[in-house]
Amino acid sequence: MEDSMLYPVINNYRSDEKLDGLWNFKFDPASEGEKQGWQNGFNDGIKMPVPASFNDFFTDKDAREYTGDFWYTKKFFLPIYFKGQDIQIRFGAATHRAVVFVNGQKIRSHEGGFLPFTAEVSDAVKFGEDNVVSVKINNELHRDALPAGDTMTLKNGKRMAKPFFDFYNYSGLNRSVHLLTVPKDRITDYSTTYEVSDEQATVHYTVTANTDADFKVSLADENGQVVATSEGQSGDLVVKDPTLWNVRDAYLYTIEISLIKDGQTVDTYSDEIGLRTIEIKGHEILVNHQSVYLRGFGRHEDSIYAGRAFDINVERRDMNLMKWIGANSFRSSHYPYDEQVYRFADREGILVIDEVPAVGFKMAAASFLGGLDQSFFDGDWIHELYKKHIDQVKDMIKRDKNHPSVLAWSLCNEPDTSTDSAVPYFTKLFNDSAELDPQKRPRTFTLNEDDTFEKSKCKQFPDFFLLNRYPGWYHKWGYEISDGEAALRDELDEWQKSDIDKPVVFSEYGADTEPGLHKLPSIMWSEEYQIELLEMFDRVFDSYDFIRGEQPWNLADFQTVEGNMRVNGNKKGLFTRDRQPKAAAFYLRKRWTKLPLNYKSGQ
Ligand code: CKX
Repeated sequence: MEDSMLYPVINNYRSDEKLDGLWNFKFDPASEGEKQGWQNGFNDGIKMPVPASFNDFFTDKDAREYTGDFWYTKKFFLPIYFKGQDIQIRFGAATHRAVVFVNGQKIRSHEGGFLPFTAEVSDAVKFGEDNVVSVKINNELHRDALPAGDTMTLKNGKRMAKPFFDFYNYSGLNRSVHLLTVPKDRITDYSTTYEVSDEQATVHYTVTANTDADFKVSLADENGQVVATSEGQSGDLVVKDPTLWNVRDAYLYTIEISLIKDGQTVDTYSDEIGLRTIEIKGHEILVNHQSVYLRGFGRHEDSIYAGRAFDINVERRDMNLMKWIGANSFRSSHYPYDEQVYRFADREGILVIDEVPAVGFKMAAASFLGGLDQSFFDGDWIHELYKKHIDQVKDMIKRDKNHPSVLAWSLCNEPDTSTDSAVPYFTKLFNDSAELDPQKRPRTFTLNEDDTFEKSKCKQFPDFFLLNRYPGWYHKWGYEISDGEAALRDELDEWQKSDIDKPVVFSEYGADTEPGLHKLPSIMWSEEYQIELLEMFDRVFDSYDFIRGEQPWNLADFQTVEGNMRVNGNKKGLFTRDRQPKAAAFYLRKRWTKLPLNYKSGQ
């Protein structure tokens, strides 16, 4: 059965208990856990917090860098009164592949470390007794998997992850685990599309269920007043004088769906939605038919101790930092984030470019690590990779399609689009994903430095362009920055002269900056240089009408593999890893709080 991506709710028909906390944990370097019977559980492991990445808890390097199989196990009790319900265990994320066992019975496997999956465990559990869930996880990187990389074996026999991407391969149960009870006849999905004006909004809805049934649907405002009702598996909810969801001015309605069998309600599901439309027209990004100029960041789910784990405290702080600096958007670089991030963004009116974990699709990107210089899309791993890629695009869109905050889908980060071999891959990816989102949000990918206007063979695909550009840092750096600006302008002049009538958003640019390093005149890595580099980019952005957004890299410093280009991680953050401002944050705040939301509109 296909995974239901619905976020867990508690109501008269559904229950949700988090299995977070301490689990028993073991490394399994020889992959012999099953032979040892670990699928039945074990008590002699390390006590490991969930949700968390295991890596940074350890004080020895072999454990932190561990690459291979590892196990988590936990007991859970199922009260007798849950008999008659279906029982599910929902994993928010397991990095990167998992096999789930309950009471020793293999339930399912899953590939992909940044999206949820559900184990249907009704036939394996015992009611009124303790049960054991065990998960075997594997965090190796491969070229035919997302995110792409290699796993190498050192001469001493230890394995090591070699990512073709620039973030640490934090691994484990990085998001919450939920024990769910759901009715046998149930709602498995719903979706909405919108038509809006100041006087009226229409919500077109469709419900998916695992049975034939009748449906009632209602919409309530923020005071709990029901403002529209409808019946049937699909239909319209018409709202007079609606309060629309707007950027940094969010308003959420609650949709409630009831599934009725033989005249009896047997399931309900409710969720918060926002009434708004999204379109791209010429150079404009339009929300509710109004032009929006994006400002915000590329981000990471990354913090001290728990690595890539979702931490609601860090997320609260990040949202506040974004509001303080005047941001209105971010990209979920380079993977879909925990669902709670999108719920925050829905509430705060922040737009999200939602990115699938398709990163590292460029051999040269591994050059920090001595990577190969060949076209990624010439490799024989492409077919296997594609299957995983499109599966994860499907899951991401299914999971996030009802969030008003989601503006667009980013289907890849910095792929090598400079050779003809990339074209069939992206033709298929864009064709196969065309119908997945009922709201038909724009689809795009980021193009990096090597994929210039002149060199990229894939400019025909995106609905709008995301450019990652690093003059002033990876080339033409330091005192040469003026040549970097000239080169950037030369490229943008090519875009301007072309017949491409689509918005361009700068989705990455920046300078690594060591907080506290000051120098007059500036040098690279100083706080002064970071400001000078941003000023240079801002001058350029202000000169071109078709640039409709700026998202510097990164909101905060983050961990990467160790290497001669990195001093304890990537330091391009406007904020430190502990979320304090660098001097450049005050500079950006001045700019962004002055820029009108519809900057450049009508020019
Ligand atoms: N873009 C030359 C992808 C990000 C990296 C960023 C960087 C690169 C630059 C590509 O994941 O962190 O190196 O700072």
